[in-house]
Order: sequence, then C-alpha cells, then structure tokens
Amino acid sequence: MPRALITGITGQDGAYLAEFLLSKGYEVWGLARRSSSGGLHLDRLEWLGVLDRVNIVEGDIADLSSLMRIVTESQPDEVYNLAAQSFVATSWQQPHLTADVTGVGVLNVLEALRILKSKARFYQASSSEMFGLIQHDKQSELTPFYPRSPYAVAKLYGHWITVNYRESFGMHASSGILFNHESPLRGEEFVTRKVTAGVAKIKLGMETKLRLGNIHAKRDWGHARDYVRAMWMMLQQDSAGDYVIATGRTWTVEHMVHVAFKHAGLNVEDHLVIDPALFRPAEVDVLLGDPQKATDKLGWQPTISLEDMICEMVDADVARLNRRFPV
Ligand code: NDP
Ligand code: GDR
Repeated sequence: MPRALITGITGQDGAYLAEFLLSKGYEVWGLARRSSSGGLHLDRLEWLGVLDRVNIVEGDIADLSSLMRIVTESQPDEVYNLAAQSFVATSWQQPHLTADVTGVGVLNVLEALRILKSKARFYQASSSEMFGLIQHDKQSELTPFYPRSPYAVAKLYGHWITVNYRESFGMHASSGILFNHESPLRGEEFVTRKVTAGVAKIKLGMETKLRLGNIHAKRDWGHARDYVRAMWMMLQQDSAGDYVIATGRTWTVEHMVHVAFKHAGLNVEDHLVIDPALFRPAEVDVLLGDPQKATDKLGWQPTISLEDMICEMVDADVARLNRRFPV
C-alpha cells in the first residue's frame, strides 16, 4: 500500500486529495496544526466522510522538527505540500508570516526529506498568482513571473526552491502551477465562496446585500476535484517537472456573480454593493492558463465547467444553512 503525506490536509485541496488518494488505495497521513478555539480543523475531512481513514499528526510547517517527526513516522512514498497562508489579501496584513509559512515552509519540508534521506516524491502547490502582472496573454510554464502580492512573492520562493532541490539533489520534486480552483469546501473569504454563501443567505432571507471589491478582475477557474487529480498525476511521472493546471478559459468576477444569482432566481442589481475597501493594494487583473503540457504529458483535462461548479456551490451553501437554521 503506497503511503502519502499531505501538509495542509485540513484545507480545501488537502481534503479532496486525501479522498482521492484513499480511493486509489493509499495510506494517507496529514499534518494539521492546533488552534486554541477548535482543536484541529477537521470539518472538511469530516464533510467528505474520510476523517476516520486518515492519520493526523499535529505539527506546523514553520517547525522543522515537527516535519521531521511526521516524515519519520509516516515513511511516505509521496509528499504533497499544500500548507500555506493562502489568502492573497491577508498577505499584505501579515507579510512576514506569509513569507515564513508560504515561502520558507516549503524549504522546511524539502529539508526534512533531504536530512532524513527520504526517497519520497514531492509536490509543491505553486500558484498562477506568480504570473501576476501577466507577461503573456496566455500563461504557460515558459511565461516569466511578475508577482503582485507578498503571497505571490512567497510562492515564487517555494517554486524556485523546489526546482533548485530537484536540480541540486536529484529529488523527484514537481511544482504544480495551479490556477484558481474552487468547490463547496472553499474557504468563505475567497470570492467564489463569498458569493455563493452570500447568495444562499440572501435567498434564505438572512441577508440583503453582498459586498464585493473589484468585479472586473478575470480568473481562470476550475474545480478542486479536477485539480487534485493533476497533482497525483505529476508524481506518477518517471521524471519530475513543472506543470500549469488551468481550464484555458477566463471569466470576470462579475460574470461568476451573475451565474450564482441567476441560479438562485435572484436579481444581482438588487443586492450587490461595490465596496472600495475591498480593493487590493495591487491587483492581478487577468489570468488565463495554457494547460497544453499537462494535457500532452499527463493526459489531464478539466471536466467541470464554471457554471456547474458555481451552481453546485450555491446549492451546497443553501443546504448547509438550511440544516443549521431550519425554517
Ligand atoms: P486552504 O487555505 O484551504 O488550505 C491551506 C492549508 O494550509 C490548511 O490546511 C491550513 O491549516 C494549512 N496551514 C496554514 N498554515 C499552516 C502552518 N503554519 N502549518 C501547517 N499547516 C498550515 O488552501 P487550498 O486548499 O485552497 O490550497 C492548497 C494549496 O494550494 C495552498 O498552498 C495554496 O496556496 C495553493 N494554491 C491554491 C489554489 C486555489 O485556487 N485553491 C491555486 C494555486 C495554489 P488550517 O486548516 O489549520 O488553517
Ligand atoms: P485569488 O482569489 O486572489 O485569485 O487567489 P480570490 O478569490 O481571493 O480573489 C479573486 C479575485 O476576486 C477579486 N475580488 C474579491 N476577492 C475576495 N476574496 N473578496 C472580495 O470581496 C472580492 N471582490 C473582488 C479579487 O480582487 C481577485 O481579483 C486564489 C487563492 O486560492 C490563492 O491561494 C491561489 O494561489 C490563487 O487563487 C491562484
């Protein structure tokens, strides 16, 4: 039975990846950090019904000793490094923490593997945010980076240290440059989920307004279920590499908002408020990925459209609220 270790297992991608790897017959281990209010954040794993099938070890990606302990305990064949301070807007409020966790945290995982002489294959969760102020209309593995936030700068460090450990030590270390991907398990601070949760609350009469920032930004949005499959596919290759994972289509935030309101039978104009306080100090105006390499080399393709995904998310949010506040 192959063994996989996932940092960030309690997040959106960690939960879906754990479910996917279990379905492939893996023994799954995960690193999770303690919080004073709620212990470990295990609700996403619970939602997917996989919590009792994964081995959770407490630790923190900023703490090399806890990483060495979990690698020693789990003896992984594959390591997926998904842990990060992942919210771009927060990275301006907590730039040092973002650098330590999202940037140097990657080095900690690589060092734990190197010091312990682990032969595990390594996956780094890199990001389309690294393209930032885009240098090519369609971004591929060959497009130069131009990060626009402390988060993106930290991710760039994580990306290059992964490439460097591959080249320096011959590690099977791959970097997945993933474009935005969403799901009903997305954190509520990200724009798709903020919209679908907001629409659900308006639908149920719990709110009347939805406040957003820059609705003209464009993103290439896919579904997390499709994207965690791509992570696994990268580690099944004979040699490691870097791959852009995207749908090849881009939409404005405004379009996505319309899809959500329409699905709920609501009129956007009655509820949407643009709040200048929600604009970012530097914006990534448009992202559009070219996943040709992933299609050719991995045989990967996205299967879920933006429309289907947003409708699934609105329905899930309505269902959640209905259970919590029965009407
Ligand atoms: P989430 O924010 O949902 O999950 C982040 C995970 O990292 C959580 O499990 C969180 O734990 C954990 N974490 C945060 N800080 C630490 C720490 N100091 N030590 C250990 N664990 C920590 O992100 P996603 O699942 O959406 O994304 C997964 C990865 O992919 C991230 O690295 C993200 O930056 C990257 N990415 C995401 C994209 C997307 O569109 N979703 C696109 C491209 C890259 P806790 O639950 O305790 O907060
Ligand atoms: P992003 O995702 O920054 O692309 O990073 P997010 O959903 O936060 O923002 C997307 C775009 O929507 C605009 N926007 C708003 N965003 C939020 N969160 N809240 C709002 O009210 C709002 N109004 C408009 C933003 O300005 C932006 O242009 C995500 C994260 O998952 C990263 O970890 C990951 O690396 C990248 O995707 C790829």
